[in-house]
Amino acid sequence: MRNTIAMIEFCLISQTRSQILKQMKQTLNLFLLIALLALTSCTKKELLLETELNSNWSFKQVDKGDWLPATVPGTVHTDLIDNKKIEDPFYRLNEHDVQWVDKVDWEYKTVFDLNPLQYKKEKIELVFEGLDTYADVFLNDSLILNADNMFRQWKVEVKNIIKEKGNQLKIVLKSPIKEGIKKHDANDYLITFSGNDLAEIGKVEGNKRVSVFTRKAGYHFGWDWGPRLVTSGIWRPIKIKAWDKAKIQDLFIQQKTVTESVATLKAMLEIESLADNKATISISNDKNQLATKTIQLKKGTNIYDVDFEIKNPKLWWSNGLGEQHLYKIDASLVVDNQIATATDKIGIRTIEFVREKDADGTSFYFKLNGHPVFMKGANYIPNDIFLPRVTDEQYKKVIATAKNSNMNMLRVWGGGIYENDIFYDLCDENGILIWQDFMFACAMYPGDSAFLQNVKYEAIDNIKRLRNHACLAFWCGNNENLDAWLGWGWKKEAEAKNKENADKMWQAYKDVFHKILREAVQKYDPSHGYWASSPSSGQGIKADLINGDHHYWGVWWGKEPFSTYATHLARFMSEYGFQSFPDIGTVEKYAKPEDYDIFSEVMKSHQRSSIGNGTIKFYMDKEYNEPKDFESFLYVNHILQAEGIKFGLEGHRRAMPFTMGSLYWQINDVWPVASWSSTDYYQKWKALQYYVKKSFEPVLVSPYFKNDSVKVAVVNDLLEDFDATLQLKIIDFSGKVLWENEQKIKVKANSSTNFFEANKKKLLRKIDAKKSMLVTNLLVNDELKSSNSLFFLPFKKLTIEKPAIQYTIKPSKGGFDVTITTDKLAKNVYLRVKGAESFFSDNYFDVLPGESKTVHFDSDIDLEKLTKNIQVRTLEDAF
Ligand code: BMA
Repeated sequence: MRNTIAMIEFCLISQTRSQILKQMKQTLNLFLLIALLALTSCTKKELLLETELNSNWSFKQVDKGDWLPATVPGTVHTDLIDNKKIEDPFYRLNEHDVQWVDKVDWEYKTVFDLNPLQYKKEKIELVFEGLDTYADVFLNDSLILNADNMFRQWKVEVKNIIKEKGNQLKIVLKSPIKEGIKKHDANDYLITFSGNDLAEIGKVEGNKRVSVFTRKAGYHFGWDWGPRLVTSGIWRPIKIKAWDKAKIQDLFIQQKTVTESVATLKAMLEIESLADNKATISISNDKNQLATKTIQLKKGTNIYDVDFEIKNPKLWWSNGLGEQHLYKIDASLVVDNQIATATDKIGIRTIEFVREKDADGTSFYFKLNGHPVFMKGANYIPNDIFLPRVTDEQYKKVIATAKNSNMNMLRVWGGGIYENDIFYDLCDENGILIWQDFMFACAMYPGDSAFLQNVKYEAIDNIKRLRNHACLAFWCGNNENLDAWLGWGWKKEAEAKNKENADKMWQAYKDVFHKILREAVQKYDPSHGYWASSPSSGQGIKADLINGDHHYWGVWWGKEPFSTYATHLARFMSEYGFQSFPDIGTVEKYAKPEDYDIFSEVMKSHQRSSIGNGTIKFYMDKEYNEPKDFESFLYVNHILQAEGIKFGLEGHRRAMPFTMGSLYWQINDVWPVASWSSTDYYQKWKALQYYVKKSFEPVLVSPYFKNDSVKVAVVNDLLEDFDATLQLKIIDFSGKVLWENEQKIKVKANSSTNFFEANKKKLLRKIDAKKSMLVTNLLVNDELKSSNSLFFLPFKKLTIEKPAIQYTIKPSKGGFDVTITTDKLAKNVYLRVKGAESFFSDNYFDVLPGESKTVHFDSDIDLEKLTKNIQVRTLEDAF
């Protein structure tokens, strides 16, 4: 659980002491004060009662080989890599050589002592925060746990088995494939549908797809952007928790009402007590006591509510709309002069998932603090196939990317994991709302009672862990399971084969998504919404365009033109995407120069979409000529992806309030690969990420074509109206102005409005479409607020002469400023510093003649090296 809970001696609590001192100073005489000081200076005892078992670990294959040093938390694969027993599976084709790892059993062991204070406590628990997945746990040779769900926490009382010194902990991790096969074979009906399970690459007997039988991250078994590396491991910490009397097992803070003057809240404490006892609970914020209550604990589990208020609350807002104010709430429980505490941070805000009948169908949007908010964001997958090695820095980077790209929502997608606490903490701090899927994706799942029970506990664990977060927007049952069943034809296919079998699959679906998960959210987190499946138009109802959320894959799978993004609109676009390879710096890390061809074995192995390379080429041929070499291909591919997705990013925003969300697929990668991501595995921004940042600016001017017209819309996400000047001009590529238009406009709060429309043919009557472009600028108080441009033809039909680009480099805070000027339109200027991790504040941008563009390069490289290694290219150089 997220709360830090500790049981410590009353006399040692500095916070409580200072609170009491403060009160006493006002009311009591000096004598009492001296008495209290004497009391509080009593001998210090060991405070640390919660420790982590993260040292002294070794591992080996069961019945084979020697014990080798291991890292916990970790995975078998990463321990094998560290011990040089396998090669890096990301490099070239190595993934295929390590498929044996998941077919055998592994064991981990450590020896540990308790500190004397811990040992003396009445209760001693081992808490396993994450075991991947089939784990038999032995303490001092006694079997204490059989775990079978990577997403659950396991707590075992060990007072009777544990010793003060020399405890032996052994964890046997059974092959998830062998266990999966057993379950697969024992299931009394066939589950044939789990399309992303790459059993062939895994060389599984009979190509059995066993992933759905195990509660483990789906993407470990392969996905259309991921390798197949079915891990095992102790993937989250193991903790020893020792306590006396009572402890706060859980702290749940519910917000009842929020007004400008007061927020009324309820803290719900789940307390485990070892005896009937009188106790006091208190709630405070920043040392200010907000409420206190005397209670009568009963032996066992107790639930107590404490109402409290926060006056003049500072509200929590999503990124772009205001501050992310967080309140630290401390709960304490005092029993017999001893204290247990729990702490959490909350944001005061209301979040509503609004489903209302309207003129178009049924709405699907979120209201934050009473305001409908258009959700700008992306789908999020785990940051690595090997989860425990994701660092806090990487989490910070991906959330910083979301924030800097003007996003306000990420969808934690159902084929990955319920993320680590730090992820949600960062989202709280940065105003990124979370659409939280339960971990089910693109498959039908079993429905036997053991499976259902396991899912129920998994849901309770994770709902309790995440429900206090300000960032949590709502819960969603699964990713595309319903769409696959009703939309992709799985139901028909299953019924044609065996109706009874098909009915069983559907019953299991209903049990999990319409009953167990829905009830768990209702019971444990009633203030958040639940949506059974993404996409859908309601519980068990196939997705359409007017009643729910939508995954639009007509562009990509359906080969529809990019412009369709702006016309194929639903109430909430929760997925759409287009692929690109990572840039050359990343490709160099997993391939050799001899592999530099997208159809080479190595590049094909790092491209998991069945139609990937062909589809990229299909779209590229429409827009661009054939790039002259491999590196140019990668660069053009980036621009193709960015320009394509821009139709969706802006088109969806223009369509508000009919459409109220745009989450493209996907912000990150789990390994270096060709994928739909906007940042690659090394978190390097692709062109798309820079485009997202611009298209998601809170105020956006957006020119576009609709039928025969050229239109210009202004989208305003801010909650205030403002006056502005809209300047439009058509220029040729040497900067000559061919047509101009300027108007004063009034932009309404939270709106999208068309401010200009002209017939395209008429507008271009005397203008050569091949040599010109529309430039749109929005000025507020004479300051440029938003700028955008539109070309009248695909790039390959434009006549662009090679520009003469000039640039200067000047040292500036934290790096350098690079300023670029050009004599003619410089399209998609790309800056790269060879051999350096380069982050430019902007990249892949156009520079217009007569204008200059300055970007910041964040780096401690020396100027001479930078000058020597900087590469500046434009699209013209690619052919
Ligand atoms: C969506 C996702 C993923 C998949 C992606 C690209 O359907 O939910 O399952 O990786 O499309 O195909």
